[in-house]
Amino acid sequence: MVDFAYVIAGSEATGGAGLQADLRTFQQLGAYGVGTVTCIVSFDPKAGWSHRFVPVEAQVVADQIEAATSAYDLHTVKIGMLGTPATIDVVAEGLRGQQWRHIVVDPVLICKGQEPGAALDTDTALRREILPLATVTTPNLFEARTLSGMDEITTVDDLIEAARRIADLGPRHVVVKGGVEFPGSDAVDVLFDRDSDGRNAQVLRAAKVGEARVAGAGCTLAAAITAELAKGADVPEAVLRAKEFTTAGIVARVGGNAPFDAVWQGGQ
Ligand code: PXL
Repeated sequence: MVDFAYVIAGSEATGGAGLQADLRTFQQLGAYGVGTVTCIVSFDPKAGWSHRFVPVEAQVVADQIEAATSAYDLHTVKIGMLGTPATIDVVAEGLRGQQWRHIVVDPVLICKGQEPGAALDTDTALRREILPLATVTTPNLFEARTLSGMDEITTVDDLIEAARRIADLGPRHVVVKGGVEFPGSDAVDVLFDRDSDGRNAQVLRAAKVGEARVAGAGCTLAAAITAELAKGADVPEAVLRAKEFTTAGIVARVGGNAPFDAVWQGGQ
């Protein structure tokens, strides 16, 4: 039997992040990847590798969702970068069109290619329309600060408190990722379960692999959670395996001419 994993996300032209990283992750973990493109990000090597961002027309996003969900009985989906309020509307509508066992939301909040006013509208729409549908959400430290309203997240208790506040926005499970910015020598993540109000909160640790950000780490973690859920794991199992998979991908990272390395999902 084939396990299908579906992703609705942006394309990132160097292949390090976005849909390309998601589909590599699904493949490596043995799930059949189905993808819908929401926007196209092309870093500009002539301008410090800044983001250039072009949304896919909302109707075309809706058409892709229709094609994917009609072709297969999909039950597990990852939501990555959406990019505009119009895209968020059609994705929310598309998600409401059927039952899902799991909706994994990577709350990609800002894209540097967007002007700030538009980015704020997008953040608000994401918080209002998509986050409440999530069974799992995976904010990084910046996204956790923004969504929780906490100025500082520097301790494990802060990670748990941020997760609690984000769970109040609707998601059943919240994985707050400390990443390289979190103090200390470990990459610390917290898994918070809304139904237990954090009594079952788990703290996941792995030694940091250097101090530099690696492109695609967040995408890979959420995609790996999605693939494991698609294959039948429960949320704690899926998150644990996804963290191991992502850490191994960071160790095996690839470098090129861009000023950042990228996770290599195939190097494990
Ligand atoms: O890593 C966040 C991210 C997600 N999706 C797309 C991106 C990026 C970061 O550049 O371009 C399409």
